[in-house]
Amino acid sequence: MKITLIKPNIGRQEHSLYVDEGRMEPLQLGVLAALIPEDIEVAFYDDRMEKIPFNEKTDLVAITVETYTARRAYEISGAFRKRGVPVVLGGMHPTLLPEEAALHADALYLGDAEYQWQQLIGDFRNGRMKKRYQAEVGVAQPGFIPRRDIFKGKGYLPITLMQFSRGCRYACTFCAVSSYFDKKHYTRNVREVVHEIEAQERKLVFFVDDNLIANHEAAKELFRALIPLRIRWVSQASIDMTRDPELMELMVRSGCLGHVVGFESIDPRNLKGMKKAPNLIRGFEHYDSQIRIIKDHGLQLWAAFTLGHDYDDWDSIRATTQFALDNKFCFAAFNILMPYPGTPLYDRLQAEKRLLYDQKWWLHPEYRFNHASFRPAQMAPDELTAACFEARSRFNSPASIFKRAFDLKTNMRSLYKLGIYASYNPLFRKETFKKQGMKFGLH
Ligand code: B12
Ligand code: SF4
Repeated sequence: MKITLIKPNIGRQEHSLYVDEGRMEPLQLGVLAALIPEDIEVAFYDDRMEKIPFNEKTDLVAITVETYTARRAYEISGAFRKRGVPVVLGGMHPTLLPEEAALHADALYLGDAEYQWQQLIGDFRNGRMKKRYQAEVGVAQPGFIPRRDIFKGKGYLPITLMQFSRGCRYACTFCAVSSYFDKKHYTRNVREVVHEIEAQERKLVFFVDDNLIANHEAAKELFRALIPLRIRWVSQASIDMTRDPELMELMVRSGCLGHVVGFESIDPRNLKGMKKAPNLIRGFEHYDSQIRIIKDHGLQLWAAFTLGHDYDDWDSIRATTQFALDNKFCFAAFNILMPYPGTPLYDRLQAEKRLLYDQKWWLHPEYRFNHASFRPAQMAPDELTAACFEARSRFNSPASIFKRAFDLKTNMRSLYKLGIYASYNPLFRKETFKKQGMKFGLH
């Protein structure tokens, strides 16, 4: 028996699929592969850079689906099902919107693979696969580690993705993670994480936790255990980390290079509206002191903003860009606020009749990546799209890349940090422009 695992692309430029040059290993498929019994053959294809061999013989296809890959995932599913191959869809999008995904699958898997994926495989073998598996969400990979051999030779960035925790205790209204994990945060056994790091060769790790420091004491336990491993690592963390000096110190000693930090907005009214609690603990007026603490620890930031909140307009978006430039962030993401299904933001905009593209932008043939999918309060949708593109263009311009390098506390703190800065900024610049306006799906 053979199972084929698939990571779908987002969409196309002109008439061919976009090729992601900054692609990373899809960890969820390493988890799925590790749970497949040894006597079953496993094939894995990543639609972001390789052709899916639809005619290759296989017994079952499993596709991981996020909202922005849903359209392409349904196309791939359709192509296999047309050939008589049954398809299972799982991941965040089907879990938050099962009725839609059910139209494109033989079986739906809702929740984390750790709990019932093996049950599904057993049922399939016995000819009794159900239409829907409703699994729990919780601790990542208890007692096992993902299979990373399936990623070999596919040209991924040389960084190992790993999880210590899943979920987040905060309730930001736009965040699909908060909905998927119902505002809960689950941490793994630290010894298992150490074992997983030792079982692979790389010394650079990306903890893809939604908020690595959502539980300070658990994070400290992890950091203490990482110190002897002498790795370097990056992650995602909320800015309230700066309140805890011991946490910061252990973080740096354990090899942290930096984090994706969700600043989201520089306007406290927006922060309140989106319930971005970790940023409001000290209030917006303290972003400066918080950034100073992070810089004093030498951490390079990937500052993430969501633009298009109710108090955003051209001026505020330009001021946000200036804020990012002035702080010489290593990287920054100027994401258009997206109403992801299953979030309170989606429900509110739907109730206020502000959603565009028949309410399902992710399936609409005219929707384009990085375009506004709702009516902002202070500007027209096209203006929001243009303002975000301007922000990305300014921040990623060659002059900005040159100027931002000159931050002695972070980007120029060591040759290694400068190397990260200099190699990834041009790559992200290129990808930013390549992705802009791409259509979803291939057809
Ligand atoms: C790491 C990460 C990235 C990495 C990419 C990693 C990679 N391998 O390519 C980077 C930083 C590049 C990234 C980029 C983006 N990301 Co991202 N990312 C994540 C993050 C933090 C972790 C994903 C992960 O690896 N989790 C670990 C694995 C093991 O868990 P998992 O994916 O949850 O899968 C489990 C279950 O869902 C289930 N499962 C999943 N699939 C399947 C399939 C089957 C068949 C079965 C049985 C089970 C199953 O079992 C798995 C194991 O338990 C998630 C947050 C999250 N919690 O999902 C956001 C997230 C997926 N990203 C998101 C977004 C929006 C983006 C961007 C579009 C942002 C942007 N505007 O540019 C881009 C687009 C990426 C692209 N292709 O260009 C959103 C998606 C929202 C949604 N509803 O779809 C998320 C949920 C973040 C959020 N807070 O909302 N991302
Ligand atoms: S702090 Fe980050 S991960 Fe947590 S709910 Fe808010 S946006 Fe989501």
